Amino acid sequence: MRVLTRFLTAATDPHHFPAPTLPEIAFLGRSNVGKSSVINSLVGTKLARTSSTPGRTRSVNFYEVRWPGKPKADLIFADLPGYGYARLAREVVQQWPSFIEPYLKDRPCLTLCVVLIDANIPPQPSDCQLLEFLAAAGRLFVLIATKSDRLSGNQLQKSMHDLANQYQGARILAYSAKTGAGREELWQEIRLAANRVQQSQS
Ligand SMILES: Nc1nc2c(ncn2[C@@H]2O[C@H](COP(=O)(O)OP(=O)(O)OP(=O)(O)O)[C@@H](O)[C@H]2O)c(=O)[nH]1
Ligand SMILES: [Mg+2]
Repeated sequence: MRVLTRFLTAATDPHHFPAPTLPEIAFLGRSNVGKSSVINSLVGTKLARTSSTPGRTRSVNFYEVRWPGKPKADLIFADLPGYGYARLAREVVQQWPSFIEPYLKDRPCLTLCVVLIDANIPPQPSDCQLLEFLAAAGRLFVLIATKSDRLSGNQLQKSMHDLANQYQGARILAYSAKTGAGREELWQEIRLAANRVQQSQS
């Protein structure tokens, strides 16, 4: 099954965000963690640009997603720039909060934050800060431990165990954009969150 997708817009200013009509799913995480790759793996095409160089995504890139058989788009995916990469140009880092914070705080249609963490490295302070920020803003989130293909079964188990200890109470899924592991589970989380919004509106 493959969804239909369309690039909407790239925004670096809240005034350029698309009208908040559909439930929106935001992809967040440190630079180079694999946000754009997870989007591509979910939709099954090279929709978002990925790169081995951190700092590829510089704007909030909005994509419409249409479920097969539906007459029109029913979801929006928002691919966000990464944080926590020191070598990014200073002005980019300084500009970051000026459009990300209002997005995360005020975007009325933001339904679910998909927060990516690298399954290969220990929990990072910047990830903890983001999760605290999201909790304070009352945002629903799911944690994705990605690049799981780089770990053996035992290593992944240990990594998931450590993450569960660090982020108690959070929903955490192992994922690989390379093999597609975790894809169905993440789609389920996304549909669940989107349906919840639609039900509360009807
Ligand atoms: N092995 C492996 N590599 C991955 C996976 N996901 C992403 N990568 C690689 O990680 C690098 C970064 O991927 P991106 O999707 O561009 O990361 P991003 O988080 O969007 O990065 P920025 O936009 O720069 O913040 C690329 O070289 C990808 O090929 C994965 O699941 N497994
Ligand atoms: Mg990206």
